[in-house]
Amino acid sequence: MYRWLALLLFTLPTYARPQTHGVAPALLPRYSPSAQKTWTCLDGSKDIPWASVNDDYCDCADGSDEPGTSACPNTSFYCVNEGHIGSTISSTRVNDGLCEKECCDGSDEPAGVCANTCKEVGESYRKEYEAARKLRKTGSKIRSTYIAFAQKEKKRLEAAIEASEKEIAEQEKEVARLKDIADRTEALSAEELEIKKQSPLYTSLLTHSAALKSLQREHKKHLEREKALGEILDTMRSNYNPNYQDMAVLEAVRGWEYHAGLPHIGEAEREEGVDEDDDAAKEDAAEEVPEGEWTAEELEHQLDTLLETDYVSLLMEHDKHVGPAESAAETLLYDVPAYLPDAFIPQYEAFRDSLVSWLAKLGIIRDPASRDAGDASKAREAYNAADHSLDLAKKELEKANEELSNLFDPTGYGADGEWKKLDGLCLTKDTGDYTYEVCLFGEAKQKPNHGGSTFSLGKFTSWHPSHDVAPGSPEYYSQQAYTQGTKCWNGPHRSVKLHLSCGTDNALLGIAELEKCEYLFTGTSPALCLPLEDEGKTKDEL
Ligand code: MAN
Repeated sequence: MYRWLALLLFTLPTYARPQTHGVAPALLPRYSPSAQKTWTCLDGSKDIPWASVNDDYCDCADGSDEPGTSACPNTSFYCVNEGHIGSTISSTRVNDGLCEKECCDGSDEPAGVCANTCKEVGESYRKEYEAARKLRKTGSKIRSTYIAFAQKEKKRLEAAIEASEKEIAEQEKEVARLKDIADRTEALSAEELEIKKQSPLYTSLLTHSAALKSLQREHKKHLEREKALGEILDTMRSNYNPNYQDMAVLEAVRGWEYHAGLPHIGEAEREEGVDEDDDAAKEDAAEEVPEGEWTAEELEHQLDTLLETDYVSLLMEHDKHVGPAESAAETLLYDVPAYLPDAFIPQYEAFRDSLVSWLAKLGIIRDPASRDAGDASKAREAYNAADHSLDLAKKELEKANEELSNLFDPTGYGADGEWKKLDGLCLTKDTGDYTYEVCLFGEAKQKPNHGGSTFSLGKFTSWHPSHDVAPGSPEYYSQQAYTQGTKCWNGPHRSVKLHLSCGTDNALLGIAELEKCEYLFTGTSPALCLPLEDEGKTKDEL
């Protein structure tokens, strides 16, 4: 029945079509007849009469003579779609009785078969296009704030790295210094240390330290006493009765006011109660400290640290500056290589070591390997503590360097760092039975709404898992994979594919479990809204 209708319409001469029917605009200039009304196939293989173009019979090997029919295999057909956008389809779909969606002008079928809907299709397309443009414009503005965030983050990390490198260099020097002290302290025999400890400088230092400690103790006692006395005098100052004309009390009050830098208290003030500005009084009382001496505040806060000084380590360090004090017998022994030709030194050292070890075994000298643990441990502890904090600082630096290199890594936070701001952002979607959650670059979860256990649906593994999609391309950022979640009973580990598109909000829109324990999340993010190509251009340029 339909065939008959098509045949009938074919035979109707009503809507005559141009001979270039189906030719794409780029090829139109090549479809014109010669003066002799002939035409050359596009591949140049043959000249045919112009009338044979689009006569529903395939003449050219490349099929170029039938752009508007389905007579030649493997060719394409172009529908103009006036009022909308032109489109190309395979010629096999021409004149097949079906109105192709791509050809809203109906030109793929004989005239009159398909209605021309291009006006409506074009209008709704333009509406949607405009809405999408608007969305992209708003979204890309948000995206640019994400990029600015990454730039700021970059500066912060660079500054932190620079500071940390400087600090590490300083710490390394300090560790080397402490190691040297620890090594030398440990290498030193107890006997030698005793000799060193007899140094007048060291003994005087210990005496100074003991004296300082005693002074500190007495000072504290006096401070407490002064405070108590001050409180007594303060009470007397505000409560005494001037009507009794007690000169002793008055003198004591005036004396205290002068001493404590307090203003002269009058009748009215006494009644209201004393409320002087404490700080102002203290400031008045503050005295100038001679250069090099400590202020009261320094005394209060730094004296304890000074008194904790490891004097043995200091003694070792002092040695470095003034040259080691030498213990007679061993020094002579160990200095021998200085008098030997180089070639004899190895034999000498072997001999010396075994002699020393024998003498030690026989109890004649102290084993140089034996340490005075008490003296050495403080120095070793100081070195270990410094070395540990150096290790921590190095780890911090490593972390900061890694963060910096991830920041603009296309396989990480994007070439512009646009995803950094969203690192760890959790999006949720309630589907009734479950609330699904994905924390970007972290973990996806399935939380039951009516009791039961939460399942991990996997951790972030990569952007677009397909190898065909180039890292850094817009398509690459349209998918994230979360894998190795809780194992499914009799099935795979749970996993999620998160499909993202441009939107003004970071949101999860849909959840589907396509296969058992394989979930598809769909969502939007402004990070995917690339700026419009024409943005930044003036109206005249467009
Ligand atoms: C739970 C949920 C479901 C899943 C089954 C598989 O009920 O994680 O999504 O399909 O386990 O046993």
